[in-house]
Amino acid sequence: MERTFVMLKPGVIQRRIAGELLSRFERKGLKITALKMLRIDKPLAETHYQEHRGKDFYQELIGYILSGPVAALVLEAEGAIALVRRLTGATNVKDALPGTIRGDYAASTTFNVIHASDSPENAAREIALFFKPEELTPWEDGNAQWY
Ligand code: 3AN
Repeated sequence: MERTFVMLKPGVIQRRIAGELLSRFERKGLKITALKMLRIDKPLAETHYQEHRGKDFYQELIGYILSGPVAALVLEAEGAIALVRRLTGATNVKDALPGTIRGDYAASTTFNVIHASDSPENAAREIALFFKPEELTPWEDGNAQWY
């Protein structure tokens, strides 16, 4: 089993589409292992997006992520990191195919609805940034055979 970190960005809460996006992950068979809403502070935003510091979209990205509450979650499945990236779609919304979350819900790359970890190292880093170990709630999956 692999874990990945997902963040539904402020626009998702504002647009009342958090449930729709969660549904997509649940229907695919991913397990929700952690879930909370929070208001990100500046140090957390800057740490989370440290690799983008200095890029031309950086300030706008940080401003957006601080602009309202987000939903943070940990999802679990075999190959969860790649699977969730596929469901999420391409970073650039012009490349995000219909049927993916960004393809269906985002028209702007900066405001592209969702964050999902892109590697095992980043998944571990991001889960630890957003969650205390005791906030993860593993559970027995009685339905695993149906997915
Ligand atoms: P992803 O979120 O697909 O892993 P990253 O990590 O390259 O993509 O970028 C993080 C976030 O920064 C994106 N989700 C998007 O909001 C923003 N971003 C990335 N590249 C651009 C860009 N070229 N123009 C505007 N915003 C961007």
